[in-house]
Amino acid sequence: MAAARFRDKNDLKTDNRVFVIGHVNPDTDAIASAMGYAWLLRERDGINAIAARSGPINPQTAWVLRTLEMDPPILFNDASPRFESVMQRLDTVKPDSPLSEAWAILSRTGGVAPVVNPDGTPFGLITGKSMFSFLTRLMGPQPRYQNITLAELLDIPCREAAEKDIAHHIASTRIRDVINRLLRDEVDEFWVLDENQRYLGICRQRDLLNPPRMKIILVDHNEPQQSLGSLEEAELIEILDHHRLGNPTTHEPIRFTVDVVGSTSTLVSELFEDTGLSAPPDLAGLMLAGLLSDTLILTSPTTTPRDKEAGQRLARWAFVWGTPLADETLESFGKQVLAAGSGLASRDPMDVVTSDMKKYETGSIRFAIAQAEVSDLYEINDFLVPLRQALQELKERRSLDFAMLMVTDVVQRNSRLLTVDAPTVLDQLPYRPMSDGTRLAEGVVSRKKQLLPVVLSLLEE
Ligand SMILES: [Mn+2]
Repeated sequence: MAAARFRDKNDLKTDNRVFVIGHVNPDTDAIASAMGYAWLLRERDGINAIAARSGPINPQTAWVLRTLEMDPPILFNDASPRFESVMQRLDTVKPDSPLSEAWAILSRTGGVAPVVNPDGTPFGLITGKSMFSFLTRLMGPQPRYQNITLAELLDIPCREAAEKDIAHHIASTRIRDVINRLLRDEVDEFWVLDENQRYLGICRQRDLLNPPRMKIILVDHNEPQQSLGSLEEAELIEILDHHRLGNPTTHEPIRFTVDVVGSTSTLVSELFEDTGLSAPPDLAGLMLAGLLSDTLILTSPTTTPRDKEAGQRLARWAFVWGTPLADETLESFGKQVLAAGSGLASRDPMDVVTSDMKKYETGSIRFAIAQAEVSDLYEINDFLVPLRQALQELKERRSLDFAMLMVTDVVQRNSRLLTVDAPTVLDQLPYRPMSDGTRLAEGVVSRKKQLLPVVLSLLEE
C-alpha cells in the first residue's frame, strides 16, 4: 500500500477567511465600518475578508440597510473554532462506484475515501482498516487469492469495502464542546455534515487538538468585554477603532489603529481615499449613516475636522443619481438616520437598556452604561418605572455593581441619567438631580467622551 499519510493540512484546506467584526450590541457605525473595511480589504489586498456582526441589528441600522437595499453582515457570536475549520473536503465516490475509484482517492488522500450517497448523505468510509477487513471477509482465513485477479477486485462496488459505522458532527459545532468525548472514543476519522446532514468533509481526531484559530479584525471597539465570545481563542490580526484603550494582549505584533475621530467609518473612508478607491454608493451611504449616527450629524463633541471631511467624501460617493440617496443632503439623510433610531414608546424597556449597552470594569467595580436616543426628553417621564425595572434586571443578570441608562435628546442635545444601585461616590456627578431621581446632564450627548470619563474618575478616586 502507498505510504498512508495525509498530506500537510494546508495542501487540502483553504480556510483563509478573515472576519471583520464590530462590538456586541452593534450600532450603525459598528456594522458600517465592518462592511466597509471588509470590502476594502477584498478590493485592495485580495484578502478573503468577510464582514460579520456580534448581535442583532438595531432599528436604526435596519432602517439604513433597508433604505440602501443591502443585506446585513453574517451573525457571529463566538470565535471558538468549529468543525468546519478542521475538516477536509475530500473527493468522494458513490456506493456503486467500482473500488478502483476509491483506490485512486485513497492513494491521493493518503488513506481515506468517503463513500457518499447520491443524495449527499454519508454512506461509509473506505480506509486501510476497512480494506483489510473487507479482504479478510472476501478470502476467509485461508487465502485463495489466486482465484480473484486484482482487476476483478477493483471492480467490486465501493459499498462492499466501506465501514459504515462512522460518527458525524455538524460543521458549525464548536470543537471545544465535544472534544473530551471525541478523545475518549477511539475513532480516527469522522464525518463533518451540514445542517441538512449532507456531506461536507472528513475530520481526523488529531486535527482537533490544535485547530487553526479564526482570524479576526476588530472594528469600532478594542475591549474584550465588548467583543464576541471566545475572542481569546481567535487570532486577532488587527484593530481599527476610536474608543478608549482596554485592549486584549496578543502573541504577535498586530496592526493597531485607534484614533481620536468621531466614528470608525471616518477611519475606513480615509483608508479608501489613501488607496485612491471610492466606495460603491450603497456602501458609502452605509458608512455615512455610521458617521452621522455616531456624531449626531457632525455636531457631537467627538466630531473632528476629519469627520467633516469624511462626511463630504462619503456624501460625494453616496448621493449619486439613480440611487436611493440621490436627492439627500448630509442634514436630511442624517435626520432620517437619527429618527430611525430614536423613540422609547415603540420599544420594550429591556430592549432599550440592552440594545446599545456597554460594559466596563474599573478596579473591582463592574458596571454598564446603556444609551438610548429620543427626540424629546419629556418622553422619558412616561417610562421611568419600567426602565428602572429593566435596568435592575440587567444589573442582576450580568452580575454588575450598578447599571446606568443615558437617554439622549438628539435635538436639544441633553441627556437624562437613570442609575440603579449607584455607589455613593456617584452622588458627586456634576449633573443636576431631578425630583424623580434622574439627573439632567445638559450638553452631554457622548457616552464615550463626556459621561464615561466623569464616571470613571469618580470611581477611581
Ligand atoms: Mn463608533
